[in-house]
Amino acid sequence: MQRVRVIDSHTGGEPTRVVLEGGPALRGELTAQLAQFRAQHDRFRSAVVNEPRGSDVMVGALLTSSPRPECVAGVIYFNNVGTLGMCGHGTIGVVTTLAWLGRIAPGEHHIDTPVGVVRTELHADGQVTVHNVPAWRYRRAVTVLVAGHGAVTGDIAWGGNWFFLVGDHGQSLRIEHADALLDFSWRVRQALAREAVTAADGAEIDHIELFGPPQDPANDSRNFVLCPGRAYDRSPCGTGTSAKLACLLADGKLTSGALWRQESITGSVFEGRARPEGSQSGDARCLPSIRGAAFINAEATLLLDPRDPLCDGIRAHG
Ligand code: PYC
Repeated sequence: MQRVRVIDSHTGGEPTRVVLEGGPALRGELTAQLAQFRAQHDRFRSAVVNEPRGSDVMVGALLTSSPRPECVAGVIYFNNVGTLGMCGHGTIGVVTTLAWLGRIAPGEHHIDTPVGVVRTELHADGQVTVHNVPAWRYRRAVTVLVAGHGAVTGDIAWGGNWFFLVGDHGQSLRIEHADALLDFSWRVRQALAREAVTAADGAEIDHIELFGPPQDPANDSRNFVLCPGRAYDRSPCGTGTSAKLACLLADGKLTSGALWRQESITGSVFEGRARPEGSQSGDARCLPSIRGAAFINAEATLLLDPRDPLCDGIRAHG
């Protein structure tokens, strides 16, 4: 029987399951650790986040050690279908979990991820700011033909994961329309794949982000984010908000350091700010930061029983 000690939290409605003990021991740089996790521990990934122990929405965060002395931890993020380079809501969940465990106090803490070191700030009120890896827009106004809909135009941007950001979609961004939004955004993703539209270096664009006006006038925008395994983000998505900030900055619609309040489909909010990296303008890289709060839901030990025919979890989406 394998015992896996976890702490569950949610950030703006989106769950994070931090694996503290009982997971694989990974070695080296975080890119090497990611490769080891992908090649050798996919059954573990699925067992931890998929049903019956988890759900399509669950994001796992395996705490590892980082070779960088300035980092309090390394983290490999994973979901129902694979791994994530970075995860904004997950990083807020990890920092909140480390604080819950008494491993960190309010102040600055660095977290190592496969896409770079992320500086975080744990505030006295328990909120967390994630100073994310640089974000940037790769292509502007790319049009694809979406089945059952027609032409859809969006920007391709990086915020720690790749996003296709769409403002003009004709959809109502309300939680009661979540099934229709999942169906539409999945067809957008299929259209990108069919038309061989990729991100930089041929990378797959595996997150689709739809934008509309906020419901709460205190916010700037509302979003719906399709994640790679056909689940939608209950939070405003930290990496997705970072990608949005990069586009706003590139379009001159947001000034350096100005506050952007991104509301999710559930009404939860991240506060974002971005500054151009260096003195360039246009589609150059920017440094985004995202502020939000996570809440601990559970401390648990998962039991992986080799006699259980569904021990490795149900792989509904691949
Ligand atoms: O917050 O960056 C994020 C995220 C990515 C996928 C789910 N949440």
